[in-house]
Amino acid sequence: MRKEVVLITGANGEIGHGLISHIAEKEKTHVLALDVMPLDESLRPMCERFIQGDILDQMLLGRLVAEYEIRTIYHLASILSTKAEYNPETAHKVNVEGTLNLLRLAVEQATWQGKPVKFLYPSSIAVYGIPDLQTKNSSNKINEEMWCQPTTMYGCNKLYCEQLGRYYTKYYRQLAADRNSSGIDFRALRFPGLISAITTPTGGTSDYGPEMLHHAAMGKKYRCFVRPDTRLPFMVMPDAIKALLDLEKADKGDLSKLVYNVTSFNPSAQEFYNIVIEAFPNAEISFEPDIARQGIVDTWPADVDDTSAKNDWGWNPEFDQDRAFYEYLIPAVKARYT
Ligand code: AKB
Repeated sequence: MRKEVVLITGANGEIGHGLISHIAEKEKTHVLALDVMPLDESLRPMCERFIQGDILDQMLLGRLVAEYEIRTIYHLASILSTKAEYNPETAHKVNVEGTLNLLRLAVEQATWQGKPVKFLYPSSIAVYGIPDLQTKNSSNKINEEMWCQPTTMYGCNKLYCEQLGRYYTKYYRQLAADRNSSGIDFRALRFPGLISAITTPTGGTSDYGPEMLHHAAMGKKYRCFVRPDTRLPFMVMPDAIKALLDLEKADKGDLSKLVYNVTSFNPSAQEFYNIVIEAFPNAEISFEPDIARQGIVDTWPADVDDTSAKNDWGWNPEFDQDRAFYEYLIPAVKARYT
């Protein structure tokens, strides 16, 4: 008998940490964790098995198909927006070819099992590309269909992988004589900037938020790489995990989309600073905008419209801005670094 598991790629990343802890604590599911980096020791006992390996290694993925019955895939592995700009072709390989490999694995699994395999995919506000700052500042909340003209390799990769998910779900091998459904039940969330009290992000462009907070708590100087008036949507990690799990559990019949915006609050960098400095009055934070990274953030929306997620599967974040900072982030980072 092959063991039933959920597969989590990018398991050692920020979302992986939160997701594995939650699944181990609250759900009766075995986790098969995959990451190119070693998994944190604290997460190992929570997993049925950890495999250190690459999503580009098709032999490895083939072995997983043979050994496990994978019911759900959380495909979290990816190279984020800033890092991707330093090596766009590598980012394309990991973000797109890696996703294609996982989709292929999901088809094989669904065929073996004779039932659908859920494929949860974290997309991003990076899929948006607003043409100029004036348009950004004068726009209302951006819905899923607007401004999908990303300017970063990461944004292009995320948008294309959403399309791949749509293709595999609806049109897979549409001309084949023996055409069957792929068996993939693809569900994607466009996440805003994510902030965790436990981990710090690496390689993203929304990182100025979490970096400002963690540097202040550690007593380290921080040079914020965007202007004080810069505004982006954000969400704390517990809500990101909740969004993934709620979407996973939603009835397929209730879902009018394959890709949903989700958000919680959207402070400007100045407002972020004000909250952080109130909590850590000795923090040394300066604003030293980096023109290129600022340029990327200026193409991302100041706020997104998540009405479809609310209507279709009851999305409702637990943490608004006050609760996020005063009940989760500030107490938790204080406890962590002192
Ligand atoms: C990044 O900055 O690249 C990510 C994202 C917005 O998806 N945090």
